[in-house]
Amino acid sequence: MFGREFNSLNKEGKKVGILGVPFSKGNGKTGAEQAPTAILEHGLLKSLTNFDANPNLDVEDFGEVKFSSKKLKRPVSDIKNYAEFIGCIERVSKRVHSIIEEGRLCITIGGDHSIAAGTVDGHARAKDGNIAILWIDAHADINTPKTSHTGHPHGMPLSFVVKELRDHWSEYPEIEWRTPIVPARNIAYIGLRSVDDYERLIIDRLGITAFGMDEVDDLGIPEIMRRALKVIDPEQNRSIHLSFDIDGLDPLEAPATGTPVRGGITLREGIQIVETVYKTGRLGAFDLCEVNPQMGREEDVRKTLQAATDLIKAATGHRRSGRTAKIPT
Ligand SMILES: [Mn+2]
Repeated sequence: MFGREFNSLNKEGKKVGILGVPFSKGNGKTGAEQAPTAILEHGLLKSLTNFDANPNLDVEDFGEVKFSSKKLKRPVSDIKNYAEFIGCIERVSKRVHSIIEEGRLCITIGGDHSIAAGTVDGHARAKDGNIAILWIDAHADINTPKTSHTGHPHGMPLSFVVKELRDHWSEYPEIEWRTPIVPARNIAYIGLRSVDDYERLIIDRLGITAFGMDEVDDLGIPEIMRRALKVIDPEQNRSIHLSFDIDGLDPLEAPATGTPVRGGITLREGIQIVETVYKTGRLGAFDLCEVNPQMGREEDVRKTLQAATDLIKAATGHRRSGRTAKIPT
């Protein structure tokens, strides 16, 4: 008796593309390359389109990005696995660019967080630089190759894409394709609790909006979201790039990750962040990175895969309170 109402639920015709990036050479640990397969096998596509979620959602699974390491004109010693990193993110940038050009929300499943250097680049090119970046993470991921203590690219993706830091990469080979056109003022962080001294300096110098866990405690997520979106998308006309490192969540709720830091946001707060961005109607790209199915016990892995699934569901418009069937007029 309710058939017609239920069939009208996805009237807005939301189109989503899912892209896997099985890359883990950016963080010095293996395991994150297994996350795209593990999250799909956990039942992602079914949870996005089943009757409780959104039966009419237009989801296209674009499979996994194929990539290989670049032949370098000169060796790079201060960035680990540089040839693999640059080979991967160039491909990621192209794929994300074309999925967004198709009018789809691009959901990229990593892989370690270095892949966001490619997703942001592709998104920025598709929107002529008119994007806002919301970065949910325990870490700031904005080291330059010279300030990084570890040399791991997963600590550097933001410096790769930020306009003001483009010269810090200019000496490195095989990056002519990149378009660092997003200004630092278009970025906001939420959930920081492990920030290097140089990263703090970069954040302050460039005036990047950054909410650490202390501010999450003081203000709460709704106020932080209001302030963050006001700064990074003041005219409410930008395509929003939500880059979610699963280690932004507290390790109690997402333990299977390579660099956990205790005292993070809850899964509920994480979902609330994603829901708030979804409600703007301008979510253009969503990254879910750093799930590592090799870390911890089976129970830890299952919990983390479910947390990742819940966040991705929120990015496609799933509402915890259920949807309202619109009566056809
Ligand atoms: Mn990260």
